[in-house]
Amino acid sequence: NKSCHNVRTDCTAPGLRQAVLDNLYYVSGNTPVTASAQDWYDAVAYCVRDRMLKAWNEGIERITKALDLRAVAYLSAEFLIGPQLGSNVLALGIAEPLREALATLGQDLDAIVDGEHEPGLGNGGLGRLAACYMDSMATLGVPAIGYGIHYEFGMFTQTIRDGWQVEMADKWLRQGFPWEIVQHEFAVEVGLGGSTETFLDAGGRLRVRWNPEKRILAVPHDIPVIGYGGTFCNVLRLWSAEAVDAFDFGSFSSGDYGKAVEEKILSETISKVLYPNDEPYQGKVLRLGQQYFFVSASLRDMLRVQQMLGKPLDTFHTTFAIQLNDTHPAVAVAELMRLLVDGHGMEWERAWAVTTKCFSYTNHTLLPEALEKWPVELFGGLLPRHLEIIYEINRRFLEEVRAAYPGDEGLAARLSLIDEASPRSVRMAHLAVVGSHAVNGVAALHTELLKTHVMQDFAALTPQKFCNVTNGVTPRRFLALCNPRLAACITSRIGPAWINRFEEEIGKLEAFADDPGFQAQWRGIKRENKAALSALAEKHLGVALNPDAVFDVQVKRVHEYKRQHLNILRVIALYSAIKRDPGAEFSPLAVLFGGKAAPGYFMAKRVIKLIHNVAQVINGDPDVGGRLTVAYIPNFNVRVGQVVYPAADISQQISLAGKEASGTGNMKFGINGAVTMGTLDGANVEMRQCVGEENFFLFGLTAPEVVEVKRNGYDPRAYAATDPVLGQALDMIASGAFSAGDREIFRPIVDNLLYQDEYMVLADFASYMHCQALVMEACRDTARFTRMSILNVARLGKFSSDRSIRDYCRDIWNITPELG
Ligand code: 26Q
Repeated sequence: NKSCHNVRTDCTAPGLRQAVLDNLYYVSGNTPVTASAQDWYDAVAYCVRDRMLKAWNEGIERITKALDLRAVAYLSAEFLIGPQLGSNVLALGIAEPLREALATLGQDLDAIVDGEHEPGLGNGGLGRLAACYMDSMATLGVPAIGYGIHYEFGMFTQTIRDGWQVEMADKWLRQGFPWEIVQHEFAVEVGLGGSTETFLDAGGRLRVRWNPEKRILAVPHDIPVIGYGGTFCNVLRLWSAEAVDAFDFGSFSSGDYGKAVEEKILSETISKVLYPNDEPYQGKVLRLGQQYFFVSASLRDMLRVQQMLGKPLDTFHTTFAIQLNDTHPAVAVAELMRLLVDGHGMEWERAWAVTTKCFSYTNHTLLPEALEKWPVELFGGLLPRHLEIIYEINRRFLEEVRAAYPGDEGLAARLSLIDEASPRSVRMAHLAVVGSHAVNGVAALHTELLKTHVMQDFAALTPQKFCNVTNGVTPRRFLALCNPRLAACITSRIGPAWINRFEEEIGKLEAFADDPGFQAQWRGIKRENKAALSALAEKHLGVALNPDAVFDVQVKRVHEYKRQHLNILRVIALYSAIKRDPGAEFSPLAVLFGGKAAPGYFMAKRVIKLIHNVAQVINGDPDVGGRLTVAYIPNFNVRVGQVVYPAADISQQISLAGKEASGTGNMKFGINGAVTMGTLDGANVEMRQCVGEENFFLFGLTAPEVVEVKRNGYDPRAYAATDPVLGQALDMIASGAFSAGDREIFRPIVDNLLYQDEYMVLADFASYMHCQALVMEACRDTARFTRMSILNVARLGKFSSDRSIRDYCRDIWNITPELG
């Protein structure tokens, strides 16, 4: 009904034009003459946001009014949502009229979209997964709230100086963030520190009271998450820490201004900065404070909804299915028990029944050193009541264990929520498992390894809890939005239904895999995408990439287990081959890297330096003549990913088998037509099953072989000694060939590989090189390679996060999606 449209809802080009002009004038105080790029962005963003508010307000009402509705509460310390404008425009389906409207104002929608500074509120895979799941829940019509932290500083900006990573603070809020709505009325207080005491309540029952030493105000910042189609909207609620009191008047009056604001500053540090470490964990009290802060605020928010609905507390689990994204929010198990038992006087058994029916836990790692543990002392200092509750949960749990397995004290010790080794510590994964009715891994292999290795005792005790939900990625952002040329090409053949019915529809593309006309179009698009990435590389790096080269890409966090150093060893070996015989045929190859290293991760930072130095030598060598190019794309983030995935021919997924829980970059590359060169690790295993072994370049040891080789005593030097290609590549690094003769700078890498090589780079090297030869051969056969590329897209329907969310709904949450 056009007549009820106004300047905030009209989606025609003239209506959008007027809306943008209005915002420019009334929101940022500008006219088209005075407006800066930022002003235009804001005007467009508010115009788009207005058009989301109908679905937004309906969404809020749905969750707060419907008595019989179960909503997902997705608890995650990270939500790596990426740029918002483009994806919201896509969801609303207003790209064309908006583009037209802006054109009449002399503005380019794509340029405005590209200028957005993304909120980097996550490290990598885990945070981005949470964002993909929010997108899919909104698209499928699953009522959900994402709860997280409104970090003032997100993931650092990576710059490169002389080949070294240099971190810069990411002040993402500097220009404001038009997508969030601050909801002061829903602020809650969160306690920290202090002590506990017992008392007799009015009914004569012994109760416990926690007297926190300090209180912090948690203020919700709401970001709308709108589903594809624009009718269903959920919310991402991120908590920001504020001082309960702005400043201390006593100190202020007596002239001590520093002391007067000290408390405020201290309070606000809680949500100040995202910890930029992804795997190896370090027990920093501020990090535990962050975790408890957002968990407590979120649970209190959920209880408020429960009370507003007028529902009794022992039906809390019928209102919320609470998903723990890794152990980072696991303290929620103890906090809900505290709120129910201490706060509302519920009996322990009833509270425990409600708690375990609410929670489910997703594990994201197989690396034992990455399992979160907190020293009991540190934990009890910050959360004394929670430590008592964890002891009580543990006491009751171990009683059950001992009843089921009398006399097996070793088992009890292994299962205990407390690691008794010095310093005694709380095992957050155990708390999460015991407090949940479901535990899932993120890929089939990962779940298997969880059940047979990392959590085998728990799997034996409660096998029914364990299930698999293989990760997925949203085809909206990671195909429709980031690769408009390919998206249009796909739609021209199979219609547009693939965008929200990816698993059901994308397979129809298979019919065109051998169609020469379609193949040519497909190759043309890939070439244009490569040219676009080249332009970006030229602008930021001054490196020219040949769009006719094969683009071979590894972008992800830099980690030894992900083996960027295996990749660079391969590059060095290829370079040596060229040097040995510069006249031999070598089809152009561009090897691209990108990714951040944790600021304190010595080896990862040195690998980044090595890649840069190798790039400098190879790119500048006239014998190579541009046939082999190496580039490091700085500051890899969601935005950069959206340019990189569509341009890749080959996707490097080369972690040591058994180490990468799932990987999701592998899927983002695959649905953009890159063929994977990878190990049988994480979700690669399932991707290969889907695309067919002839459309996947496999190499390396399998997970059981890794265990076997290690059991027999792995000796990396034996591989270096017997494989001359490998030996020479290592020697080149060691001899200073990439460091102007400096033999020290990369010694830590070479020595580590020769004498430790925890991630078995040397063991997989020969197999990787053999695979490389097969890749080069396949790339020379254009029709064959194009077919492989098309089939990768056509057969990866399973890896849509819509499928993952349906799995969670069916197997874990017991929720029926309202759409799709
Ligand atoms: C924990 C405690 C203290 C400080 C930091 C952390 C921390 C933060 C982030 C620990 C781990 C992370 C991130 C982990 C992560 O991204 N894991 C990846 O999750 C993806 C989604 O499931 C998988 O695809 C990847 O395989 C997995 O590595």
